[in-house]
Formats: sequence, C-alpha cells, structure tokens
Amino acid sequence: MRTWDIFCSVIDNYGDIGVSWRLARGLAHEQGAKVRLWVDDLAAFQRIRPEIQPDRAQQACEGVTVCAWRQDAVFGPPAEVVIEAFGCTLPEAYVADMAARAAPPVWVNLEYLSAEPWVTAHHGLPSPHPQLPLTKYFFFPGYTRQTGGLLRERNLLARRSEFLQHDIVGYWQSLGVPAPVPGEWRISLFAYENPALAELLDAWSGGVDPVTLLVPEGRILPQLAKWLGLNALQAGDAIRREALQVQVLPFASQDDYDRLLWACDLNFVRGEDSCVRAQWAARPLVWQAYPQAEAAHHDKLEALLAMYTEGLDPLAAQTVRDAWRRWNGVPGAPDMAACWASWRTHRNGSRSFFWTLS
Ligand code: TRH
Repeated sequence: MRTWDIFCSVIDNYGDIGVSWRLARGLAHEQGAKVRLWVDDLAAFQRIRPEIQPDRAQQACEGVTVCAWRQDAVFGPPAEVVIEAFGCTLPEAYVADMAARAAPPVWVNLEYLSAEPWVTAHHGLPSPHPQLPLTKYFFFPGYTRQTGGLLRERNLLARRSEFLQHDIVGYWQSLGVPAPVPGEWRISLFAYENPALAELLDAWSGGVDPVTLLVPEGRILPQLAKWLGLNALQAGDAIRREALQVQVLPFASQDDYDRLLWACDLNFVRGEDSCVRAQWAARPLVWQAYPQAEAAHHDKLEALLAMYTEGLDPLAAQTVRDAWRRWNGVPGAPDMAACWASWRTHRNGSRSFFWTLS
C-alpha cells in the first residue's frame, strides 16, 4: 500500500476540490492507497461533500484522511507520492522534509484538463528542484493516450445503467419534480454568468416543446432571476414561463450531481470536472469553458470541439459547434434561438449526438 499526500488550494468555484477529492477517493477505494487530502478551504469542500465538517483539523471521509491545510498544520513525514494539485505550491518545510527522506517521494504537479494538442508534449515533463535533490513531474489529464487520461470510477457506468433502469422515477420524486411528459426536454444548467442566457430562455419559453430547466444553486441564478422578473431565486423555487418550467435545486453532492446529469436529456456544464461527468453521462452537452483573459479559453473550446464532433454526422456536428461557440461568446456564431431550433431537430437522430470515451 502506497501513501499519498494530495494538496489542494481552492481558488474559486469547485473544480479544484472536485477533482482532488475524486482522485483521493478513487485512490483509497480502488487502489487501497493510504491518502491524506490537504485542503485550505473545507467550506468549499463541504458544498460537494456535505459530510465534511469545515472546522475540523482532521477527519475521515470514505477511507481518506481529510486534513485542514492551515498555517499551523503539522504535516508529519511526507507520503511516498505527493500531488500538488493545480500548481498550489507546497509548504517549504514540507518540501524540505521530502528531500530529507531516504527515498524521495514521487512528486507530481496535477495540471488542468485540456484537449489542446500541446498537452501531449508537456505530459510527464520533469522539473528538477533548483536546490534540493527532488524532481517534480507534470501530469496533464487529457483525452488521448499520450496524456494522463481522465478520472472515472470503476463502477460508474454500471451505476448509471442501474439508475436509469430502476431508480429514475424515484429520483424525480425525490427532487419534487413530476415525471417528464412526452416530448418534454429535461435540461440541467450549471454555468457561469452568460450573455447568451436570455436568448436561450426566450427560445425555450416561446417554443413548442415543453422544457424543464433544472438549475443547481450557483452563479447563474441572479441572471436567471432577472430574466424571470424576480429579485432573487433560491433552492425549491419553481416558476413557469409559457413552455419553460424553471426548477431551482439545492447544490447537490458530487454523486447526486452525477444522477442529475444521467437523468437529463441535455446538460449545460462548465469548467472541467462537470464537463467530464457529462461525457460519462453519455448525454448531449453544451460546455462553457472557464473564462480566461484574452479569450484564451476559446482555444480550449475549439480543441475539445474538434474531438467531440469527430464522427458525428455533419449537421449534428455543426449544431454542436454553433451552440458551444455562442454559449462561449465566440464572435460570429448564430444566436441561441437558431442553435436551439437546429438542436431540437436532432433529438431522435440516428447518430449519437454525444460523444463518449471508453
Ligand atoms: O466549479 P467550476 O467552475 O470549477 C472551475 C474550473 O475547474 C476551472 O477550470 C478552475 O480553474 C476553477 O474552477 C478554479 O466547474 P467544474 O470544474 O465543473 O467543477 C464543479 C464541481 O462541482 C464538479 O466536481 C461537480 C461539482 N458539483 C456538485 O458536486 N454539485 C452540484 O450541484 C454541481 C452543479 C456541481
């Protein structure tokens, strides 16, 4: 059994802790590893894993020792494998202890996921420490065999099938949402603020297909409230505008969020981890890349689009490209009304309108 220390600093949002937790849990469950997960913001962690108690210095969760990464934290001997998630910078004293070990730990910098081609050349590169006898290696997750791949629990696809066969009716009941009527779209929305939202909501409300929009609490709610003519929205709110039924959900645990993705006909996702989970859900998706300065995220978008649409029939591929580009503010893309008009025609298309990884 190897020992692992995973360090995670939460910058904003939930992607950093989402991926770090997934990795920690997977190592403990599936590899029998002894894992400590050091997190500097346990309150953010609690949002995706409600059992976490933000004020505790140390706690066990699903076989992982979760440790508060504070100024006064006592790290003890470093583990055999050390993961520095997303360049979070390890404490100096801890790095010195790593160097003092008879066998220096394997030190890995876990990077952000991208489909961009340059990732292949950077995955696995070493970075020797300038003073100490230590080397850090860069690990790039990715979509090709030349990268580090993606996290997926061993039983995920079996759990998804089981859910869709046996649990879906109960799932809608548990959310307090009626079962879908024929022809209805169930759509989940997890998004950053987005100028294209209003035109999409207009298209859904004024359209012929009933749409139920399921929105976990988060950054998009003020914009959604504004479109609805309300001051604010909160979990439990259910509002209808013509063909569109909006349902605000509490922010779910990671496992419950998977169920939402599995249950919906279309998922709007963002960042990195929810995008991957929507792919494992094998449902159509619209991705909003994490916005970066000088629209650097548009390169990321185009890189994933190129892979995602490979093998789709040409009309479906164009529809996906248009919708993803508009949703990400790429100039020249048709508006969401046009995108939606085209999207709905593919509902029963013979070719899959999504892309799964195996
Ligand atoms: O929250 P994000 O926007 O995270 C972002 C990105 O990862 C970005 O690249 C990074 O730089 C920035 O954080 C700091 O989106 P992401 O990556 O999809 O992570 C969301 C996590 O939250 C994911 O693990 C799924 C989880 N989640 C829940 O557990 N419950 C929910 O109800 C929802 C909507 C999400």
